[in-house]
Amino acid sequence: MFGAGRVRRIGGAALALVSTALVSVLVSQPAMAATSVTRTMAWNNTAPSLIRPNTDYTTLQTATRVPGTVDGKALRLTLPADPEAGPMGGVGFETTKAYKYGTFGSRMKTADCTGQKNAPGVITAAFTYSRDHADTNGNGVTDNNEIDFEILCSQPDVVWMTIWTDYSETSNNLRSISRVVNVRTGEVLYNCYITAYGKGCEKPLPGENLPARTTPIPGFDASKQFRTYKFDWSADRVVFYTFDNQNRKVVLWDYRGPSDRIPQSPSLFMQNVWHSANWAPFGSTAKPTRPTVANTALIDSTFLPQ
Ligand SMILES: [Ca+2]
Ligand SMILES: [Ca+2]
Repeated sequence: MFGAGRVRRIGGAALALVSTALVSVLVSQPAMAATSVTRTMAWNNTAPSLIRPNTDYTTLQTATRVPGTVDGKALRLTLPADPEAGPMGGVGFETTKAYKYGTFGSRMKTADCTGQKNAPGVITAAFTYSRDHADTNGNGVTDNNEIDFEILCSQPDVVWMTIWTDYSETSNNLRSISRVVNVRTGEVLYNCYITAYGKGCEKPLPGENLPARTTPIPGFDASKQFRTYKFDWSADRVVFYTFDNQNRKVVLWDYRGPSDRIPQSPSLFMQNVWHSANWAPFGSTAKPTRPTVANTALIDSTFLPQ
């Protein structure tokens, strides 16, 4: 389920294809408390100055009179029919500045592939990411700093979360811990730290698999409802959460494991919609198909540190 093709969507090779005009200059930011005040971008204008598209296929267009939004307006991210596989064949944006720690997230309705044949592989994601593929943490593996939410259109009750620190495409060495939760039932489907593809999970360390279950959210469907997804990133903890039908906070993952398994480098915040050719729904071995029609995610708002 975590095949190499999955990581290549983002692990260096994919985002290295971004044109040089879009390559960011990462500026060190002072450390922020995880509870720092959040800036809300409501997407009530076409292109906030903090944001730029990051693939050739992206046009940042605000839709109006969108049901379910707070302000009637949302960014429409439409993945065209028959896209190339990988994030650079998708649509997405990134911040123009980098952040180190803070609260990030989005209120969004993810791509909906209800009624499309053969479970098309379409991912909607919201994540921090650093293009500084150095070895700042000094563990001998190329750094890959990323904290992500990802949702498959064909399994919209399930949320995938991953904390990355390292990934080397050439050596197949990586460091990432993932958790997969069925948000509707509260069942934790998967919680796994890996150091190489094909090697299996490491034994979980204290604080890496909390909470054991999450509070169920009846009727949760990421592709049918606007939902808020946030994470609080700090040096020694990452807390992922959403909100239930009464707008109460529901923690999906409270990572308090070793801090060397948490990114410690300034990162951009990104959101995208893209086609994965090999990321199957959890519990399925069916190879996802290339979508034959357009798929759209709607972003009501994006949350960033101040
Ligand atoms: Ca490293
Ligand atoms: Ca909005």
